[in-house]
Amino acid sequence: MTENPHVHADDIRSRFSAAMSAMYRDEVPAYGTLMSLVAAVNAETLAADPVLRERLEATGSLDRISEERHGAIRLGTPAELSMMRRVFAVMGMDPVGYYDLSTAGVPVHSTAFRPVGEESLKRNPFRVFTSLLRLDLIADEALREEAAAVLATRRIFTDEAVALVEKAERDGGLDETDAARFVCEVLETFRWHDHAIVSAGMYGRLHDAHRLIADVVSFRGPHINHLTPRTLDIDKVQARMPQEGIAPKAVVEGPPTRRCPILLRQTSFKALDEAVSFAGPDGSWQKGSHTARFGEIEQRGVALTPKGRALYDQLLSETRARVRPAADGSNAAEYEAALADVFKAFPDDWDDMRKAGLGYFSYSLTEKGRAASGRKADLETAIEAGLIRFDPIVYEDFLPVSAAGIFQSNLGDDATQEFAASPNQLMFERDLGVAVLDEFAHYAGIERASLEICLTIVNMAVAAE
Ligand code: OOG
Ligand code: NI
Repeated sequence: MTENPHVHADDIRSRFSAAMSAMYRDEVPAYGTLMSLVAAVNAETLAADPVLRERLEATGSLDRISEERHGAIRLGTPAELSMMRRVFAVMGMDPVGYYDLSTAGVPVHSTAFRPVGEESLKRNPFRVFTSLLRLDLIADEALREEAAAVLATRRIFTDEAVALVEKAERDGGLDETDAARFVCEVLETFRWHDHAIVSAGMYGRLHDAHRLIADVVSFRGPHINHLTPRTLDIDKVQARMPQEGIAPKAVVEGPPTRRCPILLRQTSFKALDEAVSFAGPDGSWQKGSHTARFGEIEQRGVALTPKGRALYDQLLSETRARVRPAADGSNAAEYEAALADVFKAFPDDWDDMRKAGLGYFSYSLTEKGRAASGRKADLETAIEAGLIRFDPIVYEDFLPVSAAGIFQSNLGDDATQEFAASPNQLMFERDLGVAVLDEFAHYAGIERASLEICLTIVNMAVAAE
């Protein structure tokens, strides 16, 4: 036997992400169209912006972009969530962050499974926004019990997927053959099923309670509901979507267009109306339709510090207090104008943001810095002297207000419902089986590590003099 017979978790994730992309392209042809559009716009953007290209190359993050995507699933039970955590762990994906969407009228709370190490992110940053249905927010008790009973009967993982997860946990990884089987078996969980496990009548009742509940409860598994490529110019993709026969939602979620992008901007196209069959009496099938799967694109910017995030949240609330974006898009232009206006208060220059402590940056020695033995300099002097450069650390997570906007645009205007805001991170973590990671601690750690390497070398050069 060779020393390490195990396939690296990063490679399993990469293969899984590619397999999922191929499956989704088959299932939802518009996804393929969107991928081609994004690839074309990214190539144009890089050709027109050599500074951006150089930055992505210098930070080793150019290659990941064409492979980069995130998906989303909605789970029904705590047991499904905790098993899903174990499945993602085999692919080197950990739960980061807690998102409460009840405030936005969507009865779920969520986390994002993703790689956390810098090298793993560069290798393949595949993430899955994973929601757990909150039946506790459904008022109708009889319906709640009926839904729970249906969920209790389904098994969303194949026996072999479960066995392989147990094996990976026991042995500390999977060999080549098992890794290949693992990818195939786990893919089954994300597949679309056009035969519902409930009757048309029950589907109707679930749907009336909330469309999202019908989507989670009615099927054999948590079909992947979108897969999102990353673009370097979301405004351009948004503008070109109609030419490709795709109608985008009216408003891009997140911050406005900026020279120096922050956090995350997202837009999506509406969920498709898809033919499904409901379980009829005596094993017959009754034709119907369901909307769940949609398309989305995203543009990622710099990760913000708690101070930067507080400013972002404040400016977003201010904007939404001025103009509430209507679901039908009728006041989109007005909203965008207000957003741009209010966000003038957020510095739009990398160095200004860095100096104000609004964003996270990674520091590295320039060629001149590496050659500058004998220079003693503090950070700011070293930057000014061109010994150390800084680059924005990309935001790898999600935004609850944006996620709510994406959910809602796909659920339809009529789906907005009021729930009492009831974040319950403790309950979520109990169901998950572990605590979620804190995103801010993660970015701060990357920044600190980069800084330490630079300053050690500069100072060592001084000491060696
Ligand atoms: C998830 C919506 C959230 C995002 O990018 O913010 C999301 C869902 O619809 O299940 O994917
Ligand atoms: Ni998404």
